[in-house]
Amino acid sequence: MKTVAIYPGSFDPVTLGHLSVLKRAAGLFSEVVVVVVHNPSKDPLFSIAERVALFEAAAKDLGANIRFSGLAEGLLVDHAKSLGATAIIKGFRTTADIEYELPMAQVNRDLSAIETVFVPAEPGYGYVSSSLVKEVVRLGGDASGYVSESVLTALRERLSQ
Ligand code: COD
Repeated sequence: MKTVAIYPGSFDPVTLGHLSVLKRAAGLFSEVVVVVVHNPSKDPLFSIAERVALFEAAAKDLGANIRFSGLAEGLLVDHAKSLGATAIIKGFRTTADIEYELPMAQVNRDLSAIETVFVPAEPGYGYVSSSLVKEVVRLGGDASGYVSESVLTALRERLSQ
């Protein structure tokens, strides 16, 4: 049976923590579609198209069953249904992530019967976040342990403008 999951997030930009979750999820489902979503509560550094391109480049060796998509507006579960997905992948680092994610998982299930599957952060990346990476690069620090080389280059370019 073909099983399709989506892996949604702002991914502004994708970090090695996100990639670790994606790699493990790609081993659990026939196909995983990364969905770069506009989150109105965040002020992104990169456009959705730029974030998709950065994610694609960073994940190019992670598996042939990974696809990419963007979502500028509308319900995530409607987008999931249009892709034939039956599960939503979410990564979590701490109980704070679970507290933030659990209501979304429950509402998404009410709306669609689509289940959320939580994948724990890899221990070495449990403290990595897109916002901290941006701050480190903005202040001239070394963020090479947290993001791919192409993402680091894009961050340096964007933050120097
Ligand atoms: N290791 C593992 N997982 C991580 C790490 C890490 N180091 N860093 C972040 N994560 C996880 C996060 O916990 C999250 O699951 C995922 O990666 C993405 O994180 P972000 O910060 O890039 O994305 P968010 O949290 O801004 O994404 C929120 C959504 C955009 C997915 C959400 O707002 C949404 O679904 N919006 C669509 C509108 C909708 O349908 N709303 C109703 C839903 S109830």
